[in-house]
Amino acid sequence: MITLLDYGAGNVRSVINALERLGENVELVANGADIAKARKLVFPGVGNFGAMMQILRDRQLVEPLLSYLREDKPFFGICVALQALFASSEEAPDMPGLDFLPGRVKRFDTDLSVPHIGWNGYRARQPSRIFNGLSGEEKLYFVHSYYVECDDENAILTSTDYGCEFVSSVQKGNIIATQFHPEKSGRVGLKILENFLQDSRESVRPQHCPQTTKLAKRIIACLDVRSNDQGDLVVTKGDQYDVREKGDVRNLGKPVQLAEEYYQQGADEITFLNITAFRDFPLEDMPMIEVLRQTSKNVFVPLTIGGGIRDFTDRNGRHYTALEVAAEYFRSGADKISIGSDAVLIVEEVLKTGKATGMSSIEQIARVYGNQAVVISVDPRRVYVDSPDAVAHQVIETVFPGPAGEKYCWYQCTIKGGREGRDLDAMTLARVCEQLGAGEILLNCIDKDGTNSGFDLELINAVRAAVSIPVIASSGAGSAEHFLEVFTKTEAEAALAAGIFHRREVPIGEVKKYLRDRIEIRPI
Ligand code: 1PR
Repeated sequence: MITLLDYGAGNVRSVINALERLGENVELVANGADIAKARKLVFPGVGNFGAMMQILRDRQLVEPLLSYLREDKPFFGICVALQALFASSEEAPDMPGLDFLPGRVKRFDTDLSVPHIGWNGYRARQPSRIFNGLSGEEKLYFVHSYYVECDDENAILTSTDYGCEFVSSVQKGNIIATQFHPEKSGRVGLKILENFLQDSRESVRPQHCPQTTKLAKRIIACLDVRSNDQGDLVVTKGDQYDVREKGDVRNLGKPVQLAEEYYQQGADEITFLNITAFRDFPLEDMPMIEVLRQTSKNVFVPLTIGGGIRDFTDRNGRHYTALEVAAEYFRSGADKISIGSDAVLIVEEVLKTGKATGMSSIEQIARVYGNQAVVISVDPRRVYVDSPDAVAHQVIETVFPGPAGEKYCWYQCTIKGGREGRDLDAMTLARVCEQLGAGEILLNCIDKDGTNSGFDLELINAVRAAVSIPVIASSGAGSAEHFLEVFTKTEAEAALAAGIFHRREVPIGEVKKYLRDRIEIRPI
C-alpha cells in the first residue's frame, strides 16, 4: 500500500498509473493523520511552488509532513515536491518551504530556452538503491523553470547540466526526491520507482558517470483524432489539413492502440489533437477523455492533448471555463494541454486593448498548472507579398518565391483547423502567448502538413527567434533526414510528425537510429 499526497493541483493520474503498473495499491491522503500512518509516501508536486505550499498549509499538512520526514520514513518527492524540501523559492519569495534540507530554489538564468523541457542525463554523486539496474547512460524526463541549490553536499544524489549544474535529485536516509519525473521517464523511470518500492535493494553506483549531461532533441508522435462518418473515433491525417479522401475521413488506426505502439517504439512524447473540437464541446466528447484515460495507463512518457480548450456554454445554458475543460483533461492523464484557436482570439484582444486581463485561458491554466503545462498550437499559412512593408505584419524574405515570383511572405494565423485566416502573424502570436504564460509552442504549418517535403525551416527560425520558450517543429516530415535537417538548421527543441509514422513509412525507431550518432537524442 502506497500513500499518495494529492493536494489537488495537477496531474497525479500518471503517478498513480505508474504505481499501479508496479502492482501497488494507492491510497490518497485526505488529512494529516493519513500522513502519520503512511508506510511509504509519494508526493508528486505540480505547478507553482507558492500555490502548492499554500494548499499544504490550508489543509494543515505541513506539520504531519515534516514529522514524517524527520522520522526518516520512506518518501519519494517529485518535481516541485523536491523543491518543497528547501527553505525558499524565487518562484514565491514570500512563501516559506518545508526547510527540511539546507538550500534554496532558483530560476534558470540562461540563454537556453526556459522551461527546461525534455530528456536529460544525470550524474550520480553517491550510491543509492534507486540506481539498481541503471547504467548511468539513461535519460530522464524534466519539465521545470526553477532548480534546487543544495548546501548539504551529502544529500545530493544526482546533478544535471542545463546552462548550469543543478541538483536533479537528493537522498537523505529514506528520503528521496527527484527534479525529473520518473512516472514520465518510460521504462527507466518505472525501474527507479520500483527500486524505491522494494526496500531490500542494496545501494549501488551506476557504471557510467557523464562529464556533462545534454538535453536530447525530442521526437513527438502526433495523433489527429476525430469521429468519422460512422461515428467511430479514429486517428486521421490531412493533406494541408484536408482529412478526407474521396469524401471519407481517412482512418489510420485506433488512438489508444497507436499511442501505445509509438511509446513502445521510442516516442519521447505523444500528442493528441481533437481536431473537430472547435465545433463540439470536449466535455461532451467523453470518448476522447476515455482515450486519454486508457492511454495514460500504459504510456509512461508525457501526453499532450489539444482541441476545444476555451470557455463554453452548453445547450442547457451551463457555462464552463477553459480552466474547467483543462482540469478534466489533466485529471484524465494529460501532462500538458494545447490551445489553438482560442490563443489567436486572446492575442487579438490583447493587441486591441493593449492589456492582458489575467482571465484568459492561457493565463488561468498557467497560473494553476504551471507555464510548462500550457502549449500553444499554431496553424499558420504563408501569404506572399511583394515587399517587406506591404503589410503591418512581421514579414520574412524567403528563398522559396511565391507564384508570381514574390520574394517575401508572412505567416498568417488561422483558427478552426485552418478554416478561417486572421489578421495576425505567427511570430506575434507566439511572442504574446509567451508573455501571457505559455510554456511551449507547437508550430504547425498548413502549407507543409502532409506533404512529406520537410519542415518549413524559415518559419521555425522566425518563430524560434521571437520567443525564449521551447518550440516544437511540426508538419512536413517525410524522412529521417528531415529530422536531422530541422535540428541542425534551426534551434527547435523538438520535432513532431504524424503521417510518416501512421503510414509506417519510417518508424520512430528508424528515425532515432539515424539520428543516434549525429545529434543528442534519448536512447530507446
Ligand atoms: O483550435 O484549440 O480547438 O485545437 C484544434 C487543434 O487541432 C489545433 O492544434 C490544430 O492544429 C488541430 N487541427 C485542426 N484541424 C486539423 C486538421 O488537420 N484538419 N490538425 C488539425 C493539425 C497538424 C498536426 C500534424 C502535423 C504533422 N494537424 O497535428 O500532426 O502537421 O503532420 P505530418 O507529419 O503528417 O506532416 P483548437
